[in-house]
Amino acid sequence: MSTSRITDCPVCGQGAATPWAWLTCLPRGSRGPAAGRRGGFGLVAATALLLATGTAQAATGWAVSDVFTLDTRGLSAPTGLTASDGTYTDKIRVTWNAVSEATNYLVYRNTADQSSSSSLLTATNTAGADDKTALAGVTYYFWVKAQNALTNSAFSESNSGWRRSKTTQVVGDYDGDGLADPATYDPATSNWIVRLSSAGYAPLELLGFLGGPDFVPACADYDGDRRTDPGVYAETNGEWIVLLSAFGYQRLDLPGLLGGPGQSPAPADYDGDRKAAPAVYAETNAEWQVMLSSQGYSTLALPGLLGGTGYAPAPADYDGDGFADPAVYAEATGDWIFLLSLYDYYRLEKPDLLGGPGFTAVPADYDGDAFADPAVYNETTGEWRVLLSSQGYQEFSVVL
Ligand SMILES: [Ca+2]
Ligand SMILES: [Ca+2]
Ligand SMILES: [Ca+2]
Ligand SMILES: [Ca+2]
Repeated sequence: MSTSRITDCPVCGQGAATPWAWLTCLPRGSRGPAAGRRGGFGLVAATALLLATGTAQAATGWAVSDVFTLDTRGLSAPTGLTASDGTYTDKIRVTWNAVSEATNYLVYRNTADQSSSSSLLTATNTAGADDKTALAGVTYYFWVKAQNALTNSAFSESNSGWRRSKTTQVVGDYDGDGLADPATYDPATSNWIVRLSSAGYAPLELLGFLGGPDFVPACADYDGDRRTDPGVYAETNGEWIVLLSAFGYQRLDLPGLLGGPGQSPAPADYDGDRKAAPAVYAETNAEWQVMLSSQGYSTLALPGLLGGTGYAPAPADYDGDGFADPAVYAEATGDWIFLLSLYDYYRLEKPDLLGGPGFTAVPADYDGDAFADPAVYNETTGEWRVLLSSQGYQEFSVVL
């Protein structure tokens, strides 16, 4: 028998005076703490031998059979589990601390904070996973189990997370009657659904129309004919593709025009010449970059102008002076902040004005009074909520 490997108690971590001393730290019948920490088979064999001789049994009250019910090769449940809260538009990222001796991790998910009814989401051999099947704005709870060839750990503590909606500038006045036309865009299929106000808001489906997985909508009236021009923007490389209504919807493809990773499209008529300016907004430094049509499309960079982490762009002409007003919307809280051009870009903050998790900002002039109406859309439920300026900004809700 060798006891040379036993230097510390696997339970309390203190140096053990005798080979069996660690048993006195451990409540009778417990299975967990010794598991996988120190000792392993060598410790058990040594202790079992001592128990068998009666020496250790007298000192600890343990028997050989107790020792062999200890799961000496068990795994600790992962700690430090974190699921991202609205950080990403395409996923929820789940991370945790690696567990010693684990070779694999099982990630579980539920819409309630209850591990017993959760479902296995995925398995991974690294201490992190992306949930790309999460619906926008839905709160999910996550758990992780560590795994190796012999056993699984218990569930970790839970953590909740949610996926942010994609920034979407897809609503516009496509038929030019002065009333905004609700529209949606699906990047997976490039399908668009436009509800023209002049056609009783009946859905017009445009299958495979424009865009794709890398593209988000960037619709605005770029040619100044009072009709919104369908447009898309790729964050990967700053490419813009626009179909100009004044030119028979001619396709204009502009690779590398403006923007890039971390920058969302925010085109609008900031200089009041009726032509929308291509523009982007970055959450990281609240910078707006605007290519002013009245200035030969030279780029004006405005770092720290408005917004920041958690705020999506929502520019529109809220004060009705013909100049778009920079604005941002926080999906987590429903907060809106406006810089009103008519009032020297006065900063108007409206906490919890409209929206919340799952809702994307889709401001536009839905009632045709030349004042943009704050609005949000939930792509999961199809619900639209609009504060109509002509109705004292009363909230209207409709599921389309
Ligand atoms: Ca219209
Ligand atoms: Ca146009
Ligand atoms: Ca304005
Ligand atoms: Ca309005």
